[in-house]
Amino acid sequence: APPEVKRVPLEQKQIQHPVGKRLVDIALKKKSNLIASADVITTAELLKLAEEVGDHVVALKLHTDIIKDFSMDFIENLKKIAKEKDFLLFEDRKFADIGNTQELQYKEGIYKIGSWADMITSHVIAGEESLKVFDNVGVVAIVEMSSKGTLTDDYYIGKALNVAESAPNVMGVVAQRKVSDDLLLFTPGVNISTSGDNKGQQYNTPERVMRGYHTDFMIVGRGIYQSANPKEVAQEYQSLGWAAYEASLS
Ligand code: 5IU
Repeated sequence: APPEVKRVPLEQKQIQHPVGKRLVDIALKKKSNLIASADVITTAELLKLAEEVGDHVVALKLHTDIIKDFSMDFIENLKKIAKEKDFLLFEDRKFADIGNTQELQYKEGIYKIGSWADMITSHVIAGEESLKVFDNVGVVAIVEMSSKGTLTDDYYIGKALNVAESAPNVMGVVAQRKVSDDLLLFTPGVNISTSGDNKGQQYNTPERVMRGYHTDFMIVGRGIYQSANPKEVAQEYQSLGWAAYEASLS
């Protein structure tokens, strides 16, 4: 059973990063700690999903490199929806190279992530200096993964957290447990209808991640975008997530 200890309310967190502050403001305004992962492969599906779930999420997480017909016009359209519905754009690029290569991957190529993303994910395996290249963005550092057999054991998590906590552009971490008081915590692997897939993913409920791990933001992919009614289901995750967050405060 999840530990019944109090957590620091979102509005009392000492958040340094401007993007972290924006995300928390949106969360408090919308009463949502939900990030939808839009792992669809066409821009039409993605824009439709953004319209449907936009009111219920604080951010939309993207893997732009899986989109068949990516273009900067698509990004312009997505930015309009994000502005209208008030959510951030979160590119889950999982950078994992030396600083110079990451800088090229972040700024150049087809996706030009640095020109539009509010937040990005990065591994910290290349060390603190490799993260310096991510400017004008909130970096979410991966310190632990959700999949079965991941190499992110306690030793790795401790070392990764040291890197994350010493890099000023890091606003949060991805983990499956409460790891830091200062950084925002993001937890993927959340689904209310299944416990995993046949490719190693492992799922928890919103209740488990909010009350057990004291995560700040839960990330839901297939649970929403593969459902028959993404808008309705996003609303359901939003209310489950927020209720579990409120329950963990008292
Ligand atoms: N994601 C994980 N686990 C992790 C990390 C990222 O699932 O440890 I780091 C991503 C992968 C996918 C989304 O884009 O979060 C989860 O999608 P599903 O809810 O469909 O499993």
